[in-house]
Amino acid sequence: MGLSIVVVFAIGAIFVANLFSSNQNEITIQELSVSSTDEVLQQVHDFGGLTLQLPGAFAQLSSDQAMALETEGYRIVEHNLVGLSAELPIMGGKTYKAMTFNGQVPGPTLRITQGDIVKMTLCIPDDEVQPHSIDEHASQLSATNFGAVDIGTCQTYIYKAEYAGVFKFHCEGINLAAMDQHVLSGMYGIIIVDPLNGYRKLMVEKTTIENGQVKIDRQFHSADALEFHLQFSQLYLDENGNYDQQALFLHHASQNTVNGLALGYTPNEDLNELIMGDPNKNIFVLQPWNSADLAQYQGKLMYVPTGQHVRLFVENQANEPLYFHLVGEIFDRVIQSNYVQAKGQDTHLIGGSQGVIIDLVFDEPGVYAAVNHDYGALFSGAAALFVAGDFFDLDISPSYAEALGNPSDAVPPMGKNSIAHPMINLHGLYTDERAAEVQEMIDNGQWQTVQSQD
Ligand SMILES: [Cu+2]
Repeated sequence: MGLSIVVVFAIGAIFVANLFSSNQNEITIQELSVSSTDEVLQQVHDFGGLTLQLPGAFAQLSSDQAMALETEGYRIVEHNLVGLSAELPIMGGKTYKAMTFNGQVPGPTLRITQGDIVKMTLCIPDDEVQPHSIDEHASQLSATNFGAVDIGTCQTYIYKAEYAGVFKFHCEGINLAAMDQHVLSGMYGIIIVDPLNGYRKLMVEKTTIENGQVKIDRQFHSADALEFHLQFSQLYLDENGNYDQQALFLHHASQNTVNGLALGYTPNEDLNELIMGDPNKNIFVLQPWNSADLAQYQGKLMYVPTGQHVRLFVENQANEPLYFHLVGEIFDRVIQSNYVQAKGQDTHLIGGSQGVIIDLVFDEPGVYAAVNHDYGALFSGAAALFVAGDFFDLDISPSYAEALGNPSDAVPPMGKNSIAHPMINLHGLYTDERAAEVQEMIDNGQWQTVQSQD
């Protein structure tokens, strides 16, 4: 490895030297000798290599500093994570070697308010097969100096969340080694930092006729909204469900996922029965998670009333761009941090590790697909279905959201201006143990209030 880096350095230096010397009377760069390349590499090595070691450059708080801030009136919020490897299902009836936070993909969402002090603790159990680490993008410090957390130990770091928005967190592998594998095998999640003063009311522009003239009709919705979170990612696997780094380097995703599952928000056999009168007659062309035997993995739809302010927290956890689009709707507002990025937009480009907040009102009853408008991604799993209003004409009163419930893995914890979901179903890429814990929280009515605190 060291030798190949030296060769690359040397070739690069010769290339640069040739490039400039051919430019007659201009700058000349002396060709680097292999011995001086060695010196450069030695300096990199002495500096600590790729593992950054700049203890003065990180805004980490000590316990004493955090307690002092708490005394001044800041709130301390815990984010307790556990690194766990697990075998979990993928579309197609197979399994893959997943790596998780707390036995679920994505990891538990933390919901806080701007100015909160986050006390993040990562533990690796005695029976876990490998160390893990953490990088929380809501902080303004790299956790690289925090390093890998060894098996059978815990580490904590504390920071103040100064900016509002949606922020990724992810494993950094074992001191950066295999970070790609750990993240793309499931070790990611989001932290939602609500603006200190809450969200702003939503203005939706329509047109209307007044005295025979077309006029703008501005409609205002309260900041309070029914909320969902959607995290798009990709799996890079060989046929045995092992991580395939070569596939990643070639950008050949095996499947695309939303909240860990490819096409997980699709109808199931219960809905086939309800709507078609036959459990085996699919109402949607692709229903990979039909059966109730699949327990927490059975397909579920997301339900919203029409005319309701809906807030989506969307994060691109993947390695490819996310062309976020909701088939049949237009985003009324797109926010990053606490700043409006767009209004009246059909598709919003979300780069890798970026998050956005999307506000919209579903105007008409219908089935709407939230997709990555990259066709390769869409047809390999990056689609999640919303049903607005009484689209299936089932005359269910007062709403599907109340009668049929929404999937637990799409429901974020309560925050500023959240409307509680009237009913929640168990659904998600959870280990059986985690599914039992989630079910208990749902049964106790705690899912929206404590999911990130366990
Ligand atoms: Cu890890």
